[in-house]
Amino acid sequence: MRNDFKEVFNLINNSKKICIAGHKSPDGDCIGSVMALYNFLKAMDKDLTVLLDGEIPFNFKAFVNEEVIAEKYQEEFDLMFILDCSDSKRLGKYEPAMKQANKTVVIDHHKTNEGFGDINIIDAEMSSTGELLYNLLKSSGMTLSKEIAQFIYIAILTDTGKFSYSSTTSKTHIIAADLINLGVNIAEIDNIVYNSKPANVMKAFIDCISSMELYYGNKFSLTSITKDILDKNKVKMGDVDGVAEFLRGINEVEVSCVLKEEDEFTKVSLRSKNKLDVSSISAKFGGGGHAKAAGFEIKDNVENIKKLLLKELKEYFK
Ligand SMILES: [Mn+2]
Repeated sequence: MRNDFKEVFNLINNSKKICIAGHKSPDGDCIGSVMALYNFLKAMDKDLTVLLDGEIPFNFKAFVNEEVIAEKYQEEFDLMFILDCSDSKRLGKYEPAMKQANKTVVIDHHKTNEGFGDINIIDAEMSSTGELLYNLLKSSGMTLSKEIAQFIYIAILTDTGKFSYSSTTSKTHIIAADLINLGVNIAEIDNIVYNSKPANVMKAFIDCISSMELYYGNKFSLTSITKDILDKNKVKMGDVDGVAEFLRGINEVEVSCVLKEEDEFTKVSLRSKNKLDVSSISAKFGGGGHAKAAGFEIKDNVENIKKLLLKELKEYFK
């Protein structure tokens, strides 16, 4: 077993109160990884606290028993796992929980992660935190339950864009094969995750798409998810997913962007098709992510951020 994996299992064996946290506005990789680890440690009879800042999107609710997600925490933790977070800020309102933990273990696959835990298991070659977590859990020699397998599958499926991004390797597929052998029903999961949009969510999605703008010879596509669109369709921000990926579907588009209008800030999601590394652009604005999927947030309104981005990207599309 890898030394860092060994260290993690030593910590688990010597800990009773364990916290598992993921990033704010949790996505499939975050939720899948957190819940897989939750089920793994539950079977070891640990006293667990799950912290996730933000709603579970509707298409993951069927898998998650939301009662296990803590509203607040008071206790000290022997050990805290931080999953799929490129930096501690990504924990959102639960960032201070790190101070309550005796030891912290960061498990992540973002290349911008500098390692902010006591133990850092970071591998940017991994398609997903789920894939990395699979390797960790599997190295214990314990059999993974169908439920754990299902959560890891959800993590990998969603973060690889259904096994289509370049981060998907033959190893990713071998892991998926093992997960299927453990009982994962891939068609059922696909329907729940991708084909279960309530009509109003689909309408909000279409509203976002139809207000798309194209710049720089159609190489840059941009739209925004505004509060107006959310209110009009009675949906939450976290429910409208995949807009940036959809806008990348245009032949000439190299980079797509979605601006999400939050209360006091704007959240920017960037998706790249080929060469342009959007994580380096995001890093300039205090964000991070992957070469082809990254983001950041700024305390300013949608219109100003749009201008800022157009200026920033101008040189790339000369
Ligand atoms: Mn991820």
